[in-house]
Amino acid sequence: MTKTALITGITGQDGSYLAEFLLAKGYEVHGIHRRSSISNTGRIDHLIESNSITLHDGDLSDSSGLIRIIGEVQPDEIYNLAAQSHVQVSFDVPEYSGDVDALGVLRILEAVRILKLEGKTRVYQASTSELYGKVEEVPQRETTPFHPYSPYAVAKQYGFWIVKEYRDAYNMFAVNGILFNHESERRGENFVTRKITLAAGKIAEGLQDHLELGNMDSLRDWGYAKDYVECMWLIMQQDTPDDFVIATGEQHTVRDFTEKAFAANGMTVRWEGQGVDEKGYDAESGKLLVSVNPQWFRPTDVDNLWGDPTKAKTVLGWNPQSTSYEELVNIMAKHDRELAKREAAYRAISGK
Ligand code: NDP
Ligand code: GDR
Repeated sequence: MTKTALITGITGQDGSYLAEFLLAKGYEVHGIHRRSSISNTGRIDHLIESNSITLHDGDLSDSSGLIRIIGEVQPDEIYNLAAQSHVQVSFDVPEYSGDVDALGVLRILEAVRILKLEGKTRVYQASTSELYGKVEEVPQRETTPFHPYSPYAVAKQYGFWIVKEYRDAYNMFAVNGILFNHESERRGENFVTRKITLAAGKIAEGLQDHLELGNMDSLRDWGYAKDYVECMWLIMQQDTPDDFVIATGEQHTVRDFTEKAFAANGMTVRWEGQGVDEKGYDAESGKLLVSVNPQWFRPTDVDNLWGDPTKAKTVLGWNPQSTSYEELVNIMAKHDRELAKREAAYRAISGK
């Protein structure tokens, strides 16, 4: 029988890959789309044009709409991916981040309960490695204590625990995927990896002078988003609801990602100086490629994330290394170089 899935955050990086993944598995896919003054469906336009998905206008801050949508769709599986997902931005919009990233989760769970769908509808919550925050143990696994270290992470911690609470209190199949950073050519442009690959492509094409970054010592466990959505689905197919760390088991600095992205564009970065004075130059021409701008420092930063995917490997049978870190950087760098080439060609023709 065809299963029905409802994805919140379907217009985002993960939502778009998950929609494609579920469609390939034969699901009927619905998504919640929030109104914006300019199109925000760029990542799923191909699915809209082919009539592959059904979109419903809604917002995680609006309970009545969520109850209506879930009641209409009667989903077998809800994937709650919607969030104010930018950590630095959460310092500027802490209340909104709390409303959407914490209470939004509660609203989904309550909608399922109010509609008496507990026996039918499974709920996946997009939890995060940011829960480990001010890290007390490496690598981080399911048993590592949480120490959230931003308004975003504190809100996500509520989401994590309310999912567990509804699982125990109401016997719901509600689960957390504790996903470490995952990136792709669809990554939002203000997350560090995409900011770097876009800049490296533009600098190579002469469209940008140099790249400004914040904390380059920060360590992240970066995987490929396309691989990670499979895990969300696998977690939802288990006989018993449980929470899983999803990570590659490798960590790298922001500096290392930067070097590799420039290398993919034929440039070798030579580093000089330290802290806010650190600069990266093109080893061949001596041109400035990278500098530090304290604007990108956070009031509190999480600087040592490294996940242990053993449980996901053994229980879900998932391969955390299906796309390597080097492949990930190259996929993103190649994609963004192509974008830069197209922009350069357009500028040359249009004279803009
Ligand atoms: P994106 O920022 O790319 O996508 C977020 C999605 O949420 C977008 O579709 C956005 O809509 C939607 N959204 C935001 N606010 C609301 C709201 N109030 N009501 C309804 N929808 C809303 O995030 P990712 O795809 O990268 O991440 C997906 C989820 O996974 C998020 O919850 C994130 O916090 C979490 N996560 C992500 C990780 C990562 O490395 N990518 C790691 C761990 C967790 P719009 O397009 O209109 O902005
Ligand atoms: P993160 O991702 O905060 O881990 O959250 P991001 O790419 O924003 O930052 C990673 C690290 O890079 C440092 N950094 C910079 N970050 C940005 N954005 N811009 C810069 O110029 C810059 N320079 C250095 C940051 O300080 C940080 O240490 C992502 C999101 O997808 C969350 O939703 C998700 O929960 C976590 O990953 C896991």
